[in-house]
Amino acid sequence: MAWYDEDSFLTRGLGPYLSTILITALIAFTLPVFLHFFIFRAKTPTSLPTFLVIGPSGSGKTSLVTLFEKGAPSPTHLSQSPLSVRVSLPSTTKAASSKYRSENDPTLKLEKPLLLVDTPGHGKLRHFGLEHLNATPNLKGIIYVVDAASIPSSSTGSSSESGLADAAEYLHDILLVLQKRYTTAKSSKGPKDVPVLIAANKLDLFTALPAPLLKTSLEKEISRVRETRAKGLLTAGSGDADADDRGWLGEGGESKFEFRQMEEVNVPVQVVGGNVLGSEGPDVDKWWDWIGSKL
Ligand SMILES: Nc1nc2c(ncn2[C@@H]2O[C@H](COP(=O)(O)OP(=O)(O)OP(=O)(O)O)[C@@H](O)[C@H]2O)c(=O)[nH]1
Ligand SMILES: [Mg+2]
Repeated sequence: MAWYDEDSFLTRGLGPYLSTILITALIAFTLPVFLHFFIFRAKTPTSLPTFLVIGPSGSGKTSLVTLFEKGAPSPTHLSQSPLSVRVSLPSTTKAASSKYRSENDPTLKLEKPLLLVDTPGHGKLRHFGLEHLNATPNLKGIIYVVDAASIPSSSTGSSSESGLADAAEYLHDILLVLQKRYTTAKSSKGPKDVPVLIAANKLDLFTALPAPLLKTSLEKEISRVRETRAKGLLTAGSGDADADDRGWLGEGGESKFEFRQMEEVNVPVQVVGGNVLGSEGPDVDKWWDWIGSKL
């Protein structure tokens, strides 16, 4: 039987027959339903949006996480292991995904849960934090908490330079891991954004460095760390094997390191001031706003 015959499959499939109409209608109505379930399933992430809270010891990470969880800070001890805490976005903060919703939309009133992972900041326990950088599913961002009161402003000299050096070194290592994630990615588009919030904490204290000054101090110090690492002076204690393939953070050449350079590798960095304790100072609302803008 040829394809143009009266009884062939093709002629029946295109002709005005009841069976053809029924089959076509069935496909037309069920296909969108199947498609919907397929796409909906594929897009629903299996874990909550997660933010990693990381930074030097004593910067106030645990205080921040408890404040976000309970609404009030409580006394803390030195953290020894990472801790995941489920918190929800306050109703006053709008998530970026709800930007176009009307004020009266009832879905705005629904709880928006997220996970905060508190990591220990002690020098010997930092591997916990660094390991989490690549192993966290649905990572939406990194909150790098710095004790702004432990960092001297450049005009007052080097009273406690170690606070700055420590904060810059740890941040340098984190940014380097994130940069490597981009440079070793297989796809040409690169991995998705991992925004970093540098939370300048303890701004309630009189001696604390304001956020813009902290930014320039950190940039300057990271440039220095980068150079020292390149000379191989700081590799002691980190094992010589991985010292070679450590790499250079940011743009090459003589130029100074700036956080802006990290945008090239899908890591936008923002420095925002705040304080967990004390009634003076700018509070934590701006940090919530930042979290909301990444959801
Ligand atoms: N004045 C002031 N003190 C703060 C603030 N935030 C935290 N602190 C104090 O800083 C100290 C250290 O806070 P933690 O939250 O334990 O620090 P951490 O970053 O978790 O430290 P590790 O667990 O060792 O990594 C505590 O005594 C807090 O009370 C703040 O905004 N202002
Ligand atoms: Mg802690």
